[in-house]
Amino acid sequence: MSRPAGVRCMLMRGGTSKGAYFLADDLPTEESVRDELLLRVMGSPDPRQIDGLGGAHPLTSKVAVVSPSTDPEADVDYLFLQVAVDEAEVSNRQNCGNLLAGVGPFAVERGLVRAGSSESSVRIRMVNSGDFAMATFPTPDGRVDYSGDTEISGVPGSAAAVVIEFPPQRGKLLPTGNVRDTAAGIEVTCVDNGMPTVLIPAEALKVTGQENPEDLESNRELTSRLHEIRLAAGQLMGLGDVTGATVPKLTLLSPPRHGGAVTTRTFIPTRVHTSIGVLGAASVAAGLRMQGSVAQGIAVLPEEGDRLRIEHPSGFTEIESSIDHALEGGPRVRRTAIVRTARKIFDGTVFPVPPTGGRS
Ligand code: NQM
Repeated sequence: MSRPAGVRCMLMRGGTSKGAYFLADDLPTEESVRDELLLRVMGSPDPRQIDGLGGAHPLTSKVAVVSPSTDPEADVDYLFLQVAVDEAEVSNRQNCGNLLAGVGPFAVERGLVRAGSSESSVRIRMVNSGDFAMATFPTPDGRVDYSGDTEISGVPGSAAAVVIEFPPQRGKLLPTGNVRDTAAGIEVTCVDNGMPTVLIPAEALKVTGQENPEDLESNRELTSRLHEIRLAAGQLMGLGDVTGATVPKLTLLSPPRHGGAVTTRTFIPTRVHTSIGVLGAASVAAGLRMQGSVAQGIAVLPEEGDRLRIEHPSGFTEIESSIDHALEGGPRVRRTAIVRTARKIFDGTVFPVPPTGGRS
């Protein structure tokens, strides 16, 4: 009987998410073969992902594939893959700014980038969108140090800061060309600063916007209205039929309760995020800053240039976001930056469930 084949893998927490990180060279090159392997690695489809690395939630069923970049503007390429939990689906249609936090450290650990003597900055091309990011993190003595005193909401304890800076994204900040649209009868703002997101006043859907994720997920009337809004907004945003897609995300907005700029609850798009994504927060922040968006009258904005504090179910996320308003062709993001943390959980060999046909 042949021995099961293992794959070199590092499990990392990136921001408030967790995923399996691979070198592209350690995975099959053919997409369909790679995706089928990743489903077996994560233990999908199965609501508990009991036989794989997945954590039974979209936020813990993620994969980062990293390789040296062929683009002179970047050190490494990062392809993000969302592995569905209870469906046999792997999607490259969205990006993930939380797993992005682990990409720089992973690239140093695997020797793709030489570490600096006190800190390292890694230029990352995000393959899913073609956008760029730069991650800076401590590497005392030329090794990644994950320990530190930076705390982020949604993660117990503290760790070393990973500072992520995004130059202006390439796509259209307002994918519909409008600052407000009507989707399935509700006024929304569709914005994309790295993550296609539909901003919706919570009040318009008869919720307060501070309910916990479980209550929102089990509110059938709300989820079916959101489904209609998402399908309509997907068409307006040029994404076509988004029935089976993980984008756009839907963010309910309501007034801040803890001194921040706004309260958010984000559907990603079926489960409710236990905090908020990085690029999700970048898109929300840009939407808040946009004159005439549905956030007007809800959000309390700090001065231009100051950090925005976005409240979410497990605390808040602070993000720097500034936009140029009066430009021909619409508003453009000038700069987005955020602090995350990341941690190596294990480094080794993962043994995927053998292909259907039985155990060895
Ligand atoms: O928006 C979850 C996460 C994300 C995405 C999702 C993310 C981002 O928190 O950049 O990180 O929106 O599906 O991992």
